[in-house]
Amino acid sequence: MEDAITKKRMLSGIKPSGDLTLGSYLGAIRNWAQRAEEYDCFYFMADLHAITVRQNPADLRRRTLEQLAQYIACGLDPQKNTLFIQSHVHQHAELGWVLECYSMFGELSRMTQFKDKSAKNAENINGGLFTYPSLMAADILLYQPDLVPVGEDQKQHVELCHTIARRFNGVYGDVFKIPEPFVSKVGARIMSLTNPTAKMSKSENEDTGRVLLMDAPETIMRQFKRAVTDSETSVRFDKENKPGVSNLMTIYAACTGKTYQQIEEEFSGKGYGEFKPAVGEAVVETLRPIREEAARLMKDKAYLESVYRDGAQKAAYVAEKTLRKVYKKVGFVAK
Ligand code: ATP
Ligand code: LTN
Repeated sequence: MEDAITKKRMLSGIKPSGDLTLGSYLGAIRNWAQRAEEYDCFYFMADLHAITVRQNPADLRRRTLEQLAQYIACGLDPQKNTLFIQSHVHQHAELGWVLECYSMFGELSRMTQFKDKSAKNAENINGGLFTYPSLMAADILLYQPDLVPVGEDQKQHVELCHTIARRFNGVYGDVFKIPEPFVSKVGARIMSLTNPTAKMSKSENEDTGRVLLMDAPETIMRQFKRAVTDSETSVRFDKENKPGVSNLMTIYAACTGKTYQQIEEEFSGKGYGEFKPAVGEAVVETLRPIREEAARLMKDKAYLESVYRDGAQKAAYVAEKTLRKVYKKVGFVAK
């Protein structure tokens, strides 16, 4: 607790709307794990956000627990990070409502994710899908974090969180700390292997386009051998003209720590037939320890339960303080 007072705070979440992918790992979780010593960290499973798209209840429950096991397996030590399930901390939904009243219709309408998801779920364009960013602002502002590490696609939401926080502070004084989005340079946007102009997503691409954290090595190798490239033969970074190869280079760079130049040199004169399996192998080796540890943890439900219970208690302690302050500021009568 002493430490928590002096350390800067960091927070992020992922919705358990599908099995975690290589994109979730390279774009988000890996960057979280690297900062556990430096920051007081809060990470959660955003189950409230997940139901903005229809979920099968049994799958949602299973995935939420698996996601926790995978967070831990990716290096988020529950002793050093507060890991919790969003719906266990009721303050999120409560502040979410308040912030909806400080989010403008026009702003919410402009969110790319809303436009994308409404186009893809035309039969279920619900209110939650629309006000998703207000709840996300609540997730963030409850904890007053300094940094919010996310992939490129979530930056717009964190920016809207700024706008909402500034608007609220403008009326009531300095209630919320204004957080910074943090998008890491390598791996910020991993694309689908079969459609490299679309993001690798856990709920949207066809199975061939994505690699799951829990995929077996043979499956991973098969996916990479099938990855879409182009009609040239040279391994060269050119996002515009060679999106498939550039995406594979990004993945290879993220898994090996090599620069694009080093990769171009390594594969100069060699064709995609050598490059694709090399990327596959690098991914297999990166994911192997995570898959094994997550599978082991999934068998220990009692341990996972103790982690999320503990996490929710710590999170609620911090969240409640902010919520009380907000309720007071807006003029609600104290209990
Ligand atoms: P869904 O398909 O349900 O919309 P998703 O796969 O897009 O989900 P999110 O839960 O939206 O994943 O994202 C979790 C975190 O991982 C976010 O910070 C997001 O920016 C990051 N992320 C997700 N996919 C990628 C990707 N392909 N490349 C880089 N970062 C990603
Ligand atoms: N919208 C995010 C998940 C998310 C989140 C957050 C991320 C919900 N609340 C707060 C950072 C901070 C997503 O789709 N990945």
